Amino acid sequence: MATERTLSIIKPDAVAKNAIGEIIARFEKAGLKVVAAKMLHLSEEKAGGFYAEHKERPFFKDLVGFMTSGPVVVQVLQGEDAIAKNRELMGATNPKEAAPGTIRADFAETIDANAVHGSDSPASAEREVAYFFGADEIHSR
Ligand code: RTP
Ligand code: MG
Repeated sequence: MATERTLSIIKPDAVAKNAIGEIIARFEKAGLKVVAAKMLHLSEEKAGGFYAEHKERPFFKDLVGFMTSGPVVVQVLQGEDAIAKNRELMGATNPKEAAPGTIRADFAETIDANAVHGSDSPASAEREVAYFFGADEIHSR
């Protein structure tokens, strides 16, 4: 296993629920380190560009509407096998199918408002980290 970096987003529903701290605590307890973080209110352009791979999907407009509905917290998580580890902690995209004890099972109710995002591959992690953070904003420790 290699040390990896992955992009995590705490989505507007989880920020509105005051769950930022509880979610970040799960990452830290699992051995992932927060090496960059900021709170942002995404524009339509920034959210649409982030989810460009879903541009043709029927849920794209709702997804962008949701992601711009309130502030988010974006972070870079670093650790052994960080990409897969984060996806495991998050649980399935649809919270109704997410395993008990996962972030989506505990903090999300619907597939549209599902609490967190995590990069799904090394290639997307590299793109997504660079989409939000400059090299000088990432603090390897
Ligand atoms: P994410 O990108 O947000 O981490 O979620 P994911 O990999 O688990 O799921 P993905 O397939 O990349 O979808 C991105 C987001 O679009 C919304 N979605 N809605 N209504 C639907 O069928 C549907 N499918 C996906 C979800 O909010 C998902 O997180
Ligand atoms: Mg995805």
